Amino acid sequence: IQEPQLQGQDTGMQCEDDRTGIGVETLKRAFLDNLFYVQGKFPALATKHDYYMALAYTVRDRLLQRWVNTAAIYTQEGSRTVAYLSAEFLMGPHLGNNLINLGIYNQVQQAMTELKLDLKELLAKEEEPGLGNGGLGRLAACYLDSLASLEIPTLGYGIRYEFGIFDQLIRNGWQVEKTDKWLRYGNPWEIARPEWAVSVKFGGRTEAHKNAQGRYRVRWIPHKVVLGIPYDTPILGYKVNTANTLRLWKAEAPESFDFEAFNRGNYYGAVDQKVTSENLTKVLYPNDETYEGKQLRLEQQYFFVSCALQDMLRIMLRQKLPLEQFHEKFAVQLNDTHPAIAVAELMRLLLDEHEMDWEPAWEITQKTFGYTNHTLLPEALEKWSLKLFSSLLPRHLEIIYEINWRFLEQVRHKFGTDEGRIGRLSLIDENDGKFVRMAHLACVGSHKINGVAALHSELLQKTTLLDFYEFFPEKFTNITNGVTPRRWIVLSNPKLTNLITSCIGDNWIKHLEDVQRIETYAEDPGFQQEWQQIKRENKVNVAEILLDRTGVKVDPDSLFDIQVKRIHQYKRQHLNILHAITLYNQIKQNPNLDITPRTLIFAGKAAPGYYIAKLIIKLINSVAEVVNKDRDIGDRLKVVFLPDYNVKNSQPIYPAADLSEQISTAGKEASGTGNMKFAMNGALTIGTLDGANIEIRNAVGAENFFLFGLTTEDVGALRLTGYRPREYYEQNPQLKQAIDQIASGYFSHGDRSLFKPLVDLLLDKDPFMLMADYQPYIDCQQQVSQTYRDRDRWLQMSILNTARMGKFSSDRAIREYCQQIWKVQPVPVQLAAEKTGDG
Ligand code: 475
Repeated sequence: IQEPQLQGQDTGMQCEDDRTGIGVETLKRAFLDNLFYVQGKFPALATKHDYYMALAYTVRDRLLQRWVNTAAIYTQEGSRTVAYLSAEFLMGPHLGNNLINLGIYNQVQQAMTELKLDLKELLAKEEEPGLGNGGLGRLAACYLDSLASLEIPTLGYGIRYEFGIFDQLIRNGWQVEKTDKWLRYGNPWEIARPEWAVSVKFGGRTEAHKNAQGRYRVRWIPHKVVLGIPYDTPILGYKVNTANTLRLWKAEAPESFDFEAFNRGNYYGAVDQKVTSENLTKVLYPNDETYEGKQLRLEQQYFFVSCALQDMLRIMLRQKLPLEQFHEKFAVQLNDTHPAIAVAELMRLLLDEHEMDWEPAWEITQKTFGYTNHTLLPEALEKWSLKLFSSLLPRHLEIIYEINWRFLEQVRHKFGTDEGRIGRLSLIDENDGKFVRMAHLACVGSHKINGVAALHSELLQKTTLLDFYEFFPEKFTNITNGVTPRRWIVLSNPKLTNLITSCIGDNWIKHLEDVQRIETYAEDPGFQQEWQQIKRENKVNVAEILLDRTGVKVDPDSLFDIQVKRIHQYKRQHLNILHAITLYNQIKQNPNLDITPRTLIFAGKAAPGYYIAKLIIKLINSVAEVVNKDRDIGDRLKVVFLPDYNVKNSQPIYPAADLSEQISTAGKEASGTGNMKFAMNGALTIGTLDGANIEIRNAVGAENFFLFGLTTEDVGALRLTGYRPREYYEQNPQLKQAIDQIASGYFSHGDRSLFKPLVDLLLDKDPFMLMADYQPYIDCQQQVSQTYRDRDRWLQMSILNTARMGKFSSDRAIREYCQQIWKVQPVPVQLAAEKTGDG
């Protein structure tokens, strides 16, 4: 897709280095060399996986040159650095992305073809690191891509889970979870750095002691110590030499924690301690947007945060920077509250281990951190019981009490003794048992707080964080999310990429605002024809995948109507399925009905303990079973659930969509990022006024967006006046028929009990107001079907959607973080060969 840009060509006159050269002949030679010397295989014995590994190492060699140069320049210049702290990084497969960012996709494809191998097949062999649940983890991955592409010195800090998000199987329509053994065959992208291991303490007690100057300090005597081992993965920017680092920590037992004395003659005890320590980073918690007050989860959070901050202090000491400059060296971003304990941990490190006084330490701490909030859902707001907290982090609790005491003094100073307000702002929740409120700690301990879309930031200020907004309004800002066009257009949709580039050049890949220049082609018949052809080919590709994975045959000429995301009540996959049932009934009642043929595609995982979400998966599959085998329906309607939605499986999906379902209850989806991936690839959106949908609609134009449903204000007002979902059901025959069918066992072989919990929930409480939004949704879908029949109009709308999505590049979002929050500048990296100009 791109031209080679860094090295000379393979002329034969001047031989390229096997580890850095990017000519086709060199790549072939290097690949066979790696197959032999790394995999220990020759072609006759090699498996597809061996070939994948040999190619991965060949690409890694080329990354290492840039990575080492980048590190050298950052060290030499003592560059100000972003530290992005996140419990989740949902990176997706590395190989394809690195080929794009190195600009060697085409050469490698040719090299593989010449070796009689298929690059696509090798790419498919990569096990993706599924170290995240959904939006929050994937956002972190897009941001690392943009940070490197913008040449911003960055360290991503997180956890090297041995098992990532579970693999999803569908058995008899139900979700079944399988452990994700992603490290089973080795990970060619990481390098362990045991020389930079750190110790992390847990439990025990604190005591006062006098230091050398005769001043009282606090000492923490832990109950156990765990080692943190860093594993580094290079993150290359797009067509730059910057390769930043994702540093993930693995927990191990320390040999040195007085093992002999402690466990003399107790070999089993010693092994047991090893097992217990390594449990810490064993598995990712699979809950999306809920927290579980589990001890291990808090241990994971503290573990990686402490490792990260100790690592930053080590870097400062190595660069001989005084600790008073911590906030000048590092801008630390908290990706939600999962790393919020960092506020107390940095204070502890500065106070107890580096003997700083409270006031300067606190000033440094506040200037260091920024906090991004990703959700308003109450069940996601983390709080830890004092009992658990004090048993695990006794020193941090003391520090939090001190932060709280000083903070509430300031509140009293500003607002007087308003006990209600003080109770609402306190870092300690005393309403129903006592808890540490992590969002409050993050707010008080940072200098900027941001939401992830305009509506979300507004609601944060008006509701969830209102009291904090009133106390320090200047801390609050919005940064609307974005996604990287490298993975989500160039890698996922090469045909569209080539069409766009053939018209306007390839500058848009770095500056997505430029894609606007295709607007002039929106009504050009030749361009429309090519646009349509590409969409069709992408749909054929997904049709093959669906047939292969589910056995369902779908018509690529039908309207592909797609909802892919975690399964959640607020995201309302069940509203979508009510539309499917309604279409089904319309056809059954009028078998000759001339409707726009549709294929409804669903994918997404449910948290293993989220019963209703799992029941929604079962309902989708149950409706699919009835609809897909009904001869009266034929090709006019198909419903498919694609199992095991992850980054890899999602990449063909966005380019194949005609319609993107973004139908959350208004006020519930903080931003959404799938909505952006779809629209960039030319899908039209049917959506509510929620999250970033609002900004997408403003950007693409109201006439190019299918809007329906209650607004956030409507939702609030309706709830206040008393919402009676059953009335909508009783007054709407189509809705009543659909619900009655679900209840009567029509989709469950006569089993009336199966979906009863879901039906009862919808008729009695309906917390996400499906009943109120049902008819507007059905009417809007009718509009979609009508519009789809006007081919030229649809194509024009589709082209305009892609053309106007420039704002939603993660490059724009990261530029805003850099200017508004991090105050950090690009540091370009040159390779030695470029500097001297002698190759
Ligand atoms: C939002 N996860 C999307 C995306 O900003 C948004 C929270 C607590 C515990 C476990 N997981 C979470 C989230 O809150 C999350 O993923 N939020 C999502 O963040 C990126 O686009 O609207 O729901």
